[in-house]
Amino acid sequence: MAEGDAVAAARAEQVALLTRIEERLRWLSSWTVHNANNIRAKRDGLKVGGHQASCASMTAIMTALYFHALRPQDKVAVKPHAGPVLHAIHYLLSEQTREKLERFRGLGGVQSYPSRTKDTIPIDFSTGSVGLGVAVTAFSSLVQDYLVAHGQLAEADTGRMIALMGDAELDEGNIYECLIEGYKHDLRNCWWIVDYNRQSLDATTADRMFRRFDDIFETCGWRVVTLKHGRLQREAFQRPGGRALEDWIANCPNADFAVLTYLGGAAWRERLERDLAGVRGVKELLADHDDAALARLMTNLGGHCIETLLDAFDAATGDQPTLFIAYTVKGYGLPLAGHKDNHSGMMNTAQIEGLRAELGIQPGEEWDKWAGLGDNLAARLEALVKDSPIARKAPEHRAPAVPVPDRLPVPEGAVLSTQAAFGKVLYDLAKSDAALADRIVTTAPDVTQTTNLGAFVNQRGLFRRQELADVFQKAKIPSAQKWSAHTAGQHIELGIAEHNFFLLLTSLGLAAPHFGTRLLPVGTVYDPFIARGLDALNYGCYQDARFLLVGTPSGITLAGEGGAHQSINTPLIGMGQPGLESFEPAFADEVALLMRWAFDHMQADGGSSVYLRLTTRQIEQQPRTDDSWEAGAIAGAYWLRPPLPGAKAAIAYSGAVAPEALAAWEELQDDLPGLGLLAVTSPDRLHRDWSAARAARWQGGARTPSHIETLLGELAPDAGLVTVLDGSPAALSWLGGVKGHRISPLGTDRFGQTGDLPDLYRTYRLDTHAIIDAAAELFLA
Ligand SMILES: Cc1ncc(C[n+]2csc(CCOP(=O)(O)OP(=O)(O)O)c2C)c(N)n1
Ligand SMILES: [Mg+2]
Repeated sequence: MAEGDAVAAARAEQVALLTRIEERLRWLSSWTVHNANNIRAKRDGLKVGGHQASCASMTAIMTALYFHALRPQDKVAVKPHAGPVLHAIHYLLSEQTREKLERFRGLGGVQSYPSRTKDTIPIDFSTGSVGLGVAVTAFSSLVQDYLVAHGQLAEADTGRMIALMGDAELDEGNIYECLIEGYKHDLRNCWWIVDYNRQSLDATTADRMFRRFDDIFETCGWRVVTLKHGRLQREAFQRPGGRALEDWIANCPNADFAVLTYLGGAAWRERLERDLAGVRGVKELLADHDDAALARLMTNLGGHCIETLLDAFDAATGDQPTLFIAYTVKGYGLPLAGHKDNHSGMMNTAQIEGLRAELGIQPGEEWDKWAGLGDNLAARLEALVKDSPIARKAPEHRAPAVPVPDRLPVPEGAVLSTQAAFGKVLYDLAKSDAALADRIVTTAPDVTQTTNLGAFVNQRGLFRRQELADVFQKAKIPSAQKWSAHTAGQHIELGIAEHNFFLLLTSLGLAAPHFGTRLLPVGTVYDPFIARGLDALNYGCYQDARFLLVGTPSGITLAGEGGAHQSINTPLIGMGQPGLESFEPAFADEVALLMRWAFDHMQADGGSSVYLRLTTRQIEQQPRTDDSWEAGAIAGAYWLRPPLPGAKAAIAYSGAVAPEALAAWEELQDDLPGLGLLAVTSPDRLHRDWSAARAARWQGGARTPSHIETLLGELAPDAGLVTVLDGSPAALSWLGGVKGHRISPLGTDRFGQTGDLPDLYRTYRLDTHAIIDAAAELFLA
């Protein structure tokens, strides 16, 4: 046999086997959903759910990718609702258990959407909120390049960061924010594979978008590979009448194509006979296909043709970012194919039985990997699966921790803001030779200077794969910012797009498990604009990425900037966000202490990301006689002025309003002897600890009181509390519930406006008077 023939024969054999694997994935994903919804016992009357059609849409794509193109070092974000296909792949690899599949969407079972933290198979990226799982792959490519440039990863070990995405994900704005940023940073090693079934959840997608995506992506430096037709179609197009058929498909509206797909062979025939009547060759072409064959031909799109997929993946060499637009049919190979309501639609029992029979699977053999295929074929499939590169994927890294110094020096100065202190701590680190400093990566969405990252950047440089001179510096124009960019730089500058910011923090914060090197990402953003990227922040926390988020400046304390820039609800975001421990310090020594703690906590097993809410208000610093306050500051609160035992009153404050709280405390001394002043550094940690302590007690655990119970336990049972912070009063008002103390909570719950601090604090009742008034009402009435 000639060499070419042997290659062709091997390819044909590979395609034949992968076609069987595709069928298994289509079956197992369908069956997993069916079992959970129709067979497993139900207790709550709720629909379990699952997406058989969305799975079937990409089983061929995932077969060709996972069992051929994927290399062990590649990482994949899987379209959320195709999660069951990923689990079926790992079931074939013997890395997923039948028991977990049977508990799909149940407690401890396979999660509905791939989850790094909840699923037990290797998941590179969690997905669920559409669009974010796509864009994050681009940022992980950037992080990979960062590690290569910093000598932490060999070029030979770099992988492709791949997103398997639905076409409706292309409607998400964060995709385009990421495209632009990717172009600026010379993105490479990134593949996005679109399951282009032209259906979203509600509808068939707009025909007008045809070719638009090609333009958009090519403009941003991507190679676009369109897989429109499968081999059957391409061969048919060569026949007489074939050109006309090709044109007909090209011009067929998405909705018509979907309807005909659903109706099947007879409907295709009737329509083509009508539309292509009299075209030479068409009659014969149609006559050569029975209804089943005609339906197969018409739905033989690129994304369902294993051969087409293999060829396309093989041909996409080099590191240019690549968009594959793989035309598909939603629900391919299922009776749901093409129906506009198939997104959450499920096969009924008769339909799933029909599919089972079609695939030669006997009743009772539904979970058998290779049921109905015969020993010989089963053995060959088992061998193919075992030999596939994905089977050689190494477990995720457990990167060694980066040592954190025992203490970070406290910035000097009698009067300081928390934002300035933050910048100074980073700057001191940047000048030091601490190992920690080398692993810090800073980033900001175009607010580097105004959030006090500038000094760190001057010291450590901007990261760029290509050197970029600071033209202003060369021209000897005086400036505080020295923005030279080079491969050793440690600051990644982003445009103003907060989703990108949080996705980059996510990717940097996954560097340890992904690439084996721990990075300590520090990102700054104006506090109110956290809300702009909130879903991406949640996304990063959900997959346990570790970073330090600094929201600054915050609150109406940012007086002159007015209501559009003054954050109100971020203390509640900090409290409500799992995977993020939030703090609002007031003094520079607290900032240094909490940053040190954060660098540790970001690396700890069971740790998390950390959020610091800071301000530009310069306040007088507190003299300290010892470090006894420190443990409390980390736990969330400490007595800045301890109450006398059994005191009837206390003031609790957070953050920038410390001077007002202190002044009120001074003034109330005489009227309220023993008055305490509680510095609350973290309402979030206090509340979590309080909840955990109660839960532990209910579950028969230790009866240790929570930190806040201990602190407030020093007051008389009938004491009163005034709480105050520059943010939603609800962040502290719950303190009244801890011991049943009467409470008067101050804070902002209306939009801010411009003004100077005295005016604003008076108007919004954050000033000393307001605190004294609140106290008077509680204690003296
Ligand atoms: C941010 C976000 N909004 C809405 C949803 C609900 N949702 C899940 S899938 C989907 C449509 C997906 O269509 P497409 O991406 O084309 O995938 P297909 O199922 O067609 O393959 C929607 C709206 C979601 N998961 N995330
Ligand atoms: Mg779709």
